[in-house]
Amino acid sequence: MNILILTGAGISAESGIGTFRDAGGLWEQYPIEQVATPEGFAADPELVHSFYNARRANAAVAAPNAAHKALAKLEREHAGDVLIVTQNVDDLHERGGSQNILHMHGALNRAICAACNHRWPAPAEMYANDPCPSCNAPATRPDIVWFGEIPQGMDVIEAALQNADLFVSIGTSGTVYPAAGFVQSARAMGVQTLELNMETSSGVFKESRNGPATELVPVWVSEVLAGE
Ligand code: BJW
Repeated sequence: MNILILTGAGISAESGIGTFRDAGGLWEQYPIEQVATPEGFAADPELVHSFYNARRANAAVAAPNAAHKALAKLEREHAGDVLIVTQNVDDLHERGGSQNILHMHGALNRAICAACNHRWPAPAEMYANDPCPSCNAPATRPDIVWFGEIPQGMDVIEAALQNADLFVSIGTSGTVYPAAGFVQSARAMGVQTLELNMETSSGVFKESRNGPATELVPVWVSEVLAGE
């Protein structure tokens, strides 16, 4: 059985990384259009860098939780393919022990040059006009996918959906496309669908289990491994 797992902010919430749309979430504190769009970055790059510098510092002190670790165990012990497609920009899946991970909305620990597309490991703090180490243009930005930009690895994700027997969505509100549409694509292809989330996000999943990820994910992983 090949398993494609989509994760969102809810899986990292219990590690102390804020979600976006829950009460008190990031979008209540920062206007989306100012910090998560190319237009916002062009208007005030220092503000956007300071937002991501703070997020990077927050992620650096967070630790992977029982849900991240359970998914790593699944990847190690399950007989079929396990791919994690994460919307999260933190590296808690990597630090939890998973290896097969695709960051479709980018990563806090990477920088990209808007002039030549060169990528490199992000320093702890980035500033407007930092020069690109490859072409020297003052066009450094976080390697983050903002609204209106094309998510990363879409070809890999589409192939993985076609190859999957089970699609599992964990800790995401299902409000941001194209990720929000993966469940419909999976169902149209006859792939089984399961949601593990604090609340039911939509009525589209075949099965939806509600509760904290640190409780639901280890239980589900144990069930899968026990059935092999
Ligand atoms: C727990 C829990 C616990 C809490 N345990 N659960 C009109 C209609 C349709 C689409 C569009 C439209 N207008 C524009 C669009 C497109 C747009 C879009 O979808 N907008 C919508 C808002 C309508 N999308 C885009 O622009 C994307 N690009 C695109 O579409 O390109 C075109 C294209 C696509 C494909 C091929 C070719 C072309 C880009 C989207 C970029 C999103 N970027 C962000 C910010 C950057 C990253 C960052 O700064 O961190 O990514 S937005 C933000 O939302 C972030 C997240 O990854 C993303 C998803 O949020 P997530 O993870 O779901 O978090 P929350 O907070 O929403 O939900 C948390 C959930 O966890 C909740 O359900 C809780 O209950 C739960 N939970 N604690 C378990 N302990």
